[in-house]
Amino acid sequence: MIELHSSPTPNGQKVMIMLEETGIEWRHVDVNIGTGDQFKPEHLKLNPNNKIPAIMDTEGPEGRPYTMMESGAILVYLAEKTGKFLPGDARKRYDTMQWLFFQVAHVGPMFGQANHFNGQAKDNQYARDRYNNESLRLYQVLENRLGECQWLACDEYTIADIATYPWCKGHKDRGVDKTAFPNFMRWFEAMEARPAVRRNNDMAAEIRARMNKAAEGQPTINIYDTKDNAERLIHATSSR
Ligand SMILES: N[C@@H](CCC(=O)N[C@@H](CS)C(=O)NCC(=O)O)C(=O)O
Repeated sequence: MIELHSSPTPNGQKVMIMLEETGIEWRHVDVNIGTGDQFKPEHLKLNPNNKIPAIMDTEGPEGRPYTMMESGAILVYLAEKTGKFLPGDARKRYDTMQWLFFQVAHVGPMFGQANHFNGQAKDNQYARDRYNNESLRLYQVLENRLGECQWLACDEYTIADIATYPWCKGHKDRGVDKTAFPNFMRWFEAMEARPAVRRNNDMAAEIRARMNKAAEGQPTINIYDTKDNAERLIHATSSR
């Protein structure tokens, strides 16, 4: 059984979609990053980088429990464990790795920074332009790729598609539509037609509501304060 210690952000949803697609037995353990659960000692044992997602496989390699951080690595692990969504053919496999790494190295960090500056630093025009322009460029890379391929990596649905979809849900806010990005939109609609993706989207809303309710009356932290976060981690780990 897989325990997913997470929150339904895009990085959390990647793993939820994969778990739903594979049909493996799993459960969600809520980690509220708004109230600082990521700094709790029990979470730091699963993810020393104080982030979500993390997993605990009760039957990992050699039949023993195994824990993991980093959503891209978790997707590869689950693909190899279940034999799904990472093609056996060498070319398709490496193509999948390329587009998975492209998501982890570019789409996630750049869209994340664009969201951050658009939401938290509206007066910082330089930063907003930098990350919004870069995000639009990345949508163009996806558009071009999906003009030559049915799915992102190849002619098969893979973990590269699963990793990229949750980050693209905000495409309308960036002016990405059918007129300018027809190939991307074909892919996005094909993703949303998948039952596992639909289940993920419903579950994400339910988990969010459950976590908000559980957090009522609890003090929140400012996760954007990087100085506080560094001090929180030093405090959490030096007091063990
Ligand atoms: N590269 C990591 C990124 C994980 C990440 O940035 N998680 C965010 C939520 S999407 C988080 O846990 N933030 C909490 C914090 O920074 O304290 C992955 O793909 O797993």
